[in-house]
Amino acid sequence: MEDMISTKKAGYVTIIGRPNVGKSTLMNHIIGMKLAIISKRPQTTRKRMMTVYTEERGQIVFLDTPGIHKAKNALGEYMDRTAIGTIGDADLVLWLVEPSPGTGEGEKAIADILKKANVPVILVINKTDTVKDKEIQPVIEAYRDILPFERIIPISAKHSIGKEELLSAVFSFMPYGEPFYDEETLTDETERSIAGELIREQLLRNLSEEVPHGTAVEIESMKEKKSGWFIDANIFCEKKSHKGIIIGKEGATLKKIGTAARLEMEKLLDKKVTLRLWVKVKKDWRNDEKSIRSFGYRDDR
Ligand SMILES: Nc1nc2c(ncn2[C@@H]2O[C@H](COP(=O)(O)OP(=O)(O)OP(=O)(O)O)[C@@H](O)[C@H]2O)c(=O)[nH]1
Ligand SMILES: [Mg+2]
Repeated sequence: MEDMISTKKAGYVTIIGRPNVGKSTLMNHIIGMKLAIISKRPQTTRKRMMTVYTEERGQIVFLDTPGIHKAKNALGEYMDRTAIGTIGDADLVLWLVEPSPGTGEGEKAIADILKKANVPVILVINKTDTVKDKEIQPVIEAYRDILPFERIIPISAKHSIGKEELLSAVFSFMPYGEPFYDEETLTDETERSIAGELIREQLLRNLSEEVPHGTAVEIESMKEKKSGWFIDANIFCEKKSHKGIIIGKEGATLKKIGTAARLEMEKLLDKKVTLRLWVKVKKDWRNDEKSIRSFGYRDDR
């Protein structure tokens, strides 16, 4: 069928930006489901995550990426590499920023990467619910000169403002083509990998300072039985002192983390979940390439 011309669109969009600007929130909001984990702490997302959005206009494959930052360890370098690596293959980049007119080194570094990439870029100013309307124009002015953006669109991913305008703009940059995935597909992530992320999300939400950033989660086993799912997981941390903090007094902290993660898993899997957690120490793993790979942070995905 050489002459078949699709009237629908299909393309790849990567969502990039500094940590904590709301990339994962935006992606979840567009697909209408919580698949990517979210926390108020920077560097929540560690791997790229693909989700698929399908509607009458066509299909958009979104990539949520780790926040681009000044890496302090090998894991951070992996995260930056992952985020930057999605740009070249995308049909469009959404660069998400805070609604603040102060652009510094971090923004300049991202602009420099995008300048070299030769991919259309839409600047998305997120979290506009946190500022007054008149404060948005100065943000637009601050960014306008650092890169020739196709569009600049203010939104609030959390309060569902600007989504339709953003989607229309995104579709206008998508090529015509047949969908890549069937319309039921939402992601290529496994339930196992999302279950691990839901535990990490609770580590980020319930622990402070460096402790959660030094953790990794490994799902040891995940079995579906008639009565529900049975999941055993290991939480790795960097130091013995961190292990004590994660477990907490009489196990209270670990219990809180486990209960919250289990409830999120039950929502996702729509079944009862029995979750058992173990805390282990893997010294300074964030600087050990082999450990990083063993936790699933691999360049081939
Ligand atoms: N007020 C407000 N908060 C938002 C909005 N979007 C996201 N947030 C909050 O910003 C924080 C970070 O959100 P994430 O979606 O995890 O940010 P991210 O860019 O994916 O962060 P990393 O994965 O660390 O790079 C969370 O506390 C969100 O609830 C928004 O539109 N308005
Ligand atoms: Mg994220």
